[in-house]
Amino acid sequence: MKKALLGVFAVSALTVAMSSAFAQEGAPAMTAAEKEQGSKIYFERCAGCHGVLRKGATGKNLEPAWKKTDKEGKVTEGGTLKLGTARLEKIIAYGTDGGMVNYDDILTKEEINVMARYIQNTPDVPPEFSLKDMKDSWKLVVPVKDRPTKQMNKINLANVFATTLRDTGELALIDGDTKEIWSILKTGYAVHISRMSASGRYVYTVGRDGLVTMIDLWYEKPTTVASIRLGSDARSVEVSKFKGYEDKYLVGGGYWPPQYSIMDGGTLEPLKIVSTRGATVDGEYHPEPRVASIVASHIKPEWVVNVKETGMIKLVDYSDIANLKEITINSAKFLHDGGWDYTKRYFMVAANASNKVAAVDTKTGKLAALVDTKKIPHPGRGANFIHPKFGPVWATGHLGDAVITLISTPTDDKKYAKYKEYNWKVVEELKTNGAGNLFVKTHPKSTHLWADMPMNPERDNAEVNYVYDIKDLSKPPVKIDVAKDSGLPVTKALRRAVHQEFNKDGTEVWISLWGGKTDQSAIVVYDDKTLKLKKVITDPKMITPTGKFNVYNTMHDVF
Ligand code: DHE
Repeated sequence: MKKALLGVFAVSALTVAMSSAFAQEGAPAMTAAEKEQGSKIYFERCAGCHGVLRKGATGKNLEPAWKKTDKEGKVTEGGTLKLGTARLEKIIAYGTDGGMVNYDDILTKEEINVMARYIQNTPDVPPEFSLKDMKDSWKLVVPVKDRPTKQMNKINLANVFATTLRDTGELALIDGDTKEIWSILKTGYAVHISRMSASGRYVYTVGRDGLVTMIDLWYEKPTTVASIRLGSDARSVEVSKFKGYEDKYLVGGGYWPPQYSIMDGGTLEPLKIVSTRGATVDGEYHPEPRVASIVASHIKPEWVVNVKETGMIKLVDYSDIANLKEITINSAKFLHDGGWDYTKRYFMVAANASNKVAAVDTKTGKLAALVDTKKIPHPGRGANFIHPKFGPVWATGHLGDAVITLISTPTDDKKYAKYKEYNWKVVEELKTNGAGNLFVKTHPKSTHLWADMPMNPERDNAEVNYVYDIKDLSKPPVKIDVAKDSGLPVTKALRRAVHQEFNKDGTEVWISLWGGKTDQSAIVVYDDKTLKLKKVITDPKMITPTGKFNVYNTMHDVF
């Protein structure tokens, strides 16, 4: 059965491979076909926020019945069984004020009914995934010796954008100079992020189904040279960036099983798996502590591995894989995404459902600060700039509140010494037009801070970006109507304007217009100085574009 998990259709294979301890006393009955449908939809749409075992993280606990005792000894009980089918259908269809998005434009009425019944039954437990399973899934399509020895194309590789085409399970490589689609390659399902090798030659992607794909940009056309599976659910992948280790290792973070896996950077041969199961910062055992963001340090042979449910940040020393050393730093539960501060010494990571941002000092290997913020910070990688009043700041938007939080970050640079008193404080909260922000972005050469709101339920917010003037943050932001600028017809489904990425020179901002799963979408490119539309990149094959990763900016962590 595990073998089937390795195939291209891992999602349906996963459904079949799940443990059959499913029927829950008192839960609505389901046919085998409905269970399979529910399992597939749950994996594709729900597991990311609620967890495979449904214990909750960014989203609420969805076990059929749960009991909690708080610090004062007060016991609360709840669960999906108590809520019942009709109430659950409403929540799934229309969302909640707590941040759950509506699915009435994505799922049919019948699918919503299946999901309402499915989550009243006992969660499925997918199988584990061993080093042997990884090895069995490993495909070395082109061995290193058979690859080109020099760049065989004339593309300016540093300005290529690796673009996720979410629902088609593909990656579009777009030439940033000509803005032509260079190639579209098959990858894992709903690729989450792309990272570049330290040399900039290889692109590594990871799909939600755990499939890692390694693409060589030196061929005439980008070519997949290796692939491997990390498990059945994953979100992060990162290279080794420290001097002497360039292109040597790759690490992948699993949602299921909860573990990180180290691979050879040139071939993807699996080398080591490290489980992240264990106690949370509160000292309670958690069976599913998923690996969220991973970044590579520029100053040490180390990865910063953020473990969501435990709230522990691991500094993993990759200089001796056989005798692996980890520093484990306590922060706050529900670690998610984050990015470097402007000195690249501190890693800033959102503990999203704890409403905090943790800052790790990668020089000393200690927690530098735990900063309280408004509800559900969601930085992406965040944005660094010099605030006119408070000096260097790192910015995060919020899924759950109408602000962008600016946190003062320290530096040894004497010219900013006068701002020391503000360090690790929230120095300003910029007002936004509502909650539902996912990404903020700027560039060292830009004087603008771009913010999206794709998870806001209002069309007027979800389809636009707001641009703040960093030189004068008291000015109201400029609204950029990305959907209108795309020139594409209005559709019933919202076309979410999501994720901004600068080009290599920091003169253009690329924004994805993420439409329905069968609608033609676009990447809309703006001139950062004038905020004027520069180009609409669209094509019948441009379906559900989301994250975009400029080769140079990703290699050097420019944001
Ligand atoms: Fe993401 C980054 C997890 C939903 C687009 N997302 C990340 C990271 C994690 C994560 C852990 C950090 C990776 C890193 O830096 O190593 N994302 C999750 C989820 O668990 C969640 C909430 C639900 C799920 O089922 O996956 C989720 N994410 C989404 C989306 O729905 C988005 C908007 C569209 C899509 O493509 O699926 C989305 N996530 C992104 C993007 C990044 C990302 C574009 C990288 C941002 C960057 O600039 O680095």
